[in-house]
Amino acid sequence: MKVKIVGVPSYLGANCRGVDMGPSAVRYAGLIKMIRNMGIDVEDAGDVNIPNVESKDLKTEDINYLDEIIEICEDLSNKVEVLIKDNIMPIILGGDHSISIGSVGGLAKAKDNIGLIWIDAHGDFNTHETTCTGNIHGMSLATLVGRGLNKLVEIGGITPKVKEENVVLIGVRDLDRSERDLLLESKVTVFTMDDIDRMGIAEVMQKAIVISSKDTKGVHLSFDMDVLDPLEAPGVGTPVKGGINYREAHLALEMIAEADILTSIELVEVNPILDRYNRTAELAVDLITSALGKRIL
Ligand code: HAR
Ligand code: MN
Ligand code: MN
Ligand code: MN
Repeated sequence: MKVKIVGVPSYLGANCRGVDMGPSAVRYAGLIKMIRNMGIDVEDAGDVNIPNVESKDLKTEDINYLDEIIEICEDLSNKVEVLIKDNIMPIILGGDHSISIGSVGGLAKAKDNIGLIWIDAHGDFNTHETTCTGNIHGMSLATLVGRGLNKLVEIGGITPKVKEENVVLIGVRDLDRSERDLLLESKVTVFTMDDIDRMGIAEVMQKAIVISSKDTKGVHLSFDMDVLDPLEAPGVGTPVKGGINYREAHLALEMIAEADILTSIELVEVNPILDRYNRTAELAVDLITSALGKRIL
């Protein structure tokens, strides 16, 4: 196995500074070294270029930074497509969660049937019609299944990028009203925190692995750090209490690694400005190594 790290230091989909420093914080926490210690061939492919918006006039858009995010995601999708075609596993570091439109956009160009495991406190299932914030990181999952603004849905050229039947959302505990209605009428499988409490994370993951990999040529893992409880991962942009703990997160990722289904990994929403002693970034490194198959014995 060969892996390459791709950083996407953008906060534009969250419209809030801090997560743009996520890739740097996760690298600083020792990501490359930890992966190399596992005996895996790893290289840093650097960062996607992020357009400078600081000198832009006061924001007047309904959807925040739409054109810039399209540019970033097109660029990322091309990079991911090349890596997948070269048989390299991309590990994409955000940045806010809007970047997944580029990650999965690139994957969809390289493979025609893929599954998606989305681990997140939020649904990210708003469209331009339901969003209360105008922030694209709250619309990324909807976009990937072909819902919402044409300009977003068409990024990378493939629509939808994933079939709803192969999408599993895990750890959810904060949905907007109409986002919830949309999710309910969709074919996306949702495991809320309540489901995790009742079934246990192991059973949830067993089901998630089956659903995401059924008739697919691989699965993309999109891991939003805010799924963790804020007591354990304080350095995220939009913390929501009542999240999964360290051990549940590890077990979830270990089970995915064991199932050997992953084509690509993305980890988003690390915000070092809100963190304490870079601990959320260090946790991110641990979790990535679990997803890559790190074992005790
Ligand atoms: N639902 C809200 C919105 O649409 C908040 C979205 C989320 N924040 C995230 N995404 N970190 O997972 O803006
Ligand atoms: Mn998210
Ligand atoms: Mn989230
Ligand atoms: Mn374990």
